[in-house]
Amino acid sequence: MGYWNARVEGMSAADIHELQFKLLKTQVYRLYSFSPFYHERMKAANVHPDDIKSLEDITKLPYMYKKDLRDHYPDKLFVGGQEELVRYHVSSGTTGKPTVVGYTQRDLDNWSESIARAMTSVGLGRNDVIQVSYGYGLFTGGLGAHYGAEKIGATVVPASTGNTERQLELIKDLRVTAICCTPSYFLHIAETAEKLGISIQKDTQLRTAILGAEPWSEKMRKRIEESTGINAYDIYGTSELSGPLFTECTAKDGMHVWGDLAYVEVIDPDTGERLGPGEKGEMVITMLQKEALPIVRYRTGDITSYDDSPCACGRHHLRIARLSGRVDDMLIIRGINVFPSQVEYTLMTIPELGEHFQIVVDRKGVLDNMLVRVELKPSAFSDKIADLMKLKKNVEYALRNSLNVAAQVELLEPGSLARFEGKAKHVIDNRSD
Ligand code: DLL
Repeated sequence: MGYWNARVEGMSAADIHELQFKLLKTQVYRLYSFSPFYHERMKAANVHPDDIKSLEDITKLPYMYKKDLRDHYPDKLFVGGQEELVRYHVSSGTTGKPTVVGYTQRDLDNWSESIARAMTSVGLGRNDVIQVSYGYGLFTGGLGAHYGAEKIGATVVPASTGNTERQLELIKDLRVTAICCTPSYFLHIAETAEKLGISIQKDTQLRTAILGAEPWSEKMRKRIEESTGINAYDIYGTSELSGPLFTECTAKDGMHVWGDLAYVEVIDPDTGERLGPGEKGEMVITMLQKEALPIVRYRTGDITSYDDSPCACGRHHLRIARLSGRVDDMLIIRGINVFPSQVEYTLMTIPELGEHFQIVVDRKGVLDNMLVRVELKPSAFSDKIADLMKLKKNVEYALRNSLNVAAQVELLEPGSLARFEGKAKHVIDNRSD
């Protein structure tokens, strides 16, 4: 697949490394001079910009946490005045204060450049009509994808979320070829199409979906691709980094982190020890060029691993694996760590089950109880109690095997769980501590 920016995307690993070191050094000097927050943090860590003599010296710099953003609400971490800013995004955040991200024009340019490269790397271009069905507004998904799509010269349908039947009408009538939304919303759109008797494969031109903003499994991708005939690609980002940023290319073997924009480390979240390629841990990201809200060694809380070998697409920009959850997503059930993504993966291996599920955790006395509620596929829905009991036992067995902890299973009629237009909520934890 072609490059959007051949000069950068075609760089060798050594050249990327050298460029990253230069950019890091420049950023660290800038922050030491102009950001009271970083200046103080670096002083406290007893590190001076002159101590950064190689890219690996980045480990001398202190970590930055989401809490730092909340503690400096709304804009006390910004470098430069309001007159430098051209946009704010605000993440609602489920706990505590929201976080505010400010952007200079250059920040926005780098963000859309990242999306332009990403979209080109999955084969999109001027001949595509891209429906952006991430929320527009304070959430970064809608506008982030929008400007990237315009940059590559595609025709954008800024549909935002909601009104699913209308979304399908737009897909059909405007001959939409690609869609950007959360995987849960895509499932909802596909399900609505089926109900309306619309075949995505036969009645629409939709062939590509760029799905992200929440965890989803490889098995879920297979199901989406097989049932709709489209190619589904993963996209990752967080509002603090800008918004959606990194996608898989057509090789579907990890999401490319553009080395001129970001530097990734993966660490053991408990010990802080740096991990090597293929080892799973918490992703720490440094944005190498961000101006308004600088991000250095940011503890994303997201769990992944990296691969720095060349990709089949020819690019040498490092890839991160599909995320396996968040450090704070992890449920501890009877002392065993359980990630919702593991539950999803296991459920998706069972052909009779649909894509919608919910995990409910309760505590009875001192014991945790996990209930997995999952919808059946319409074709598997039956009133034969014996068949359903057998299936329930099989699902419980499969979950126990993969999670190492027992889960009760409730099989539900198709369509009984809530559907989501943005990020899905899969877990209800009723334990009070
Ligand atoms: O969700 C930005 C985004 C918009 C990414 C559109 C992709 C597409 P936040 O609302 O700040 O930003 O949430 C960021 O969402 O730390 C991850 O835990 C999770 N997340 C984002 N993308 C993925 C993904 C946007 N592809 C948080 N897989 C992150 C798994 C994801 N989790």
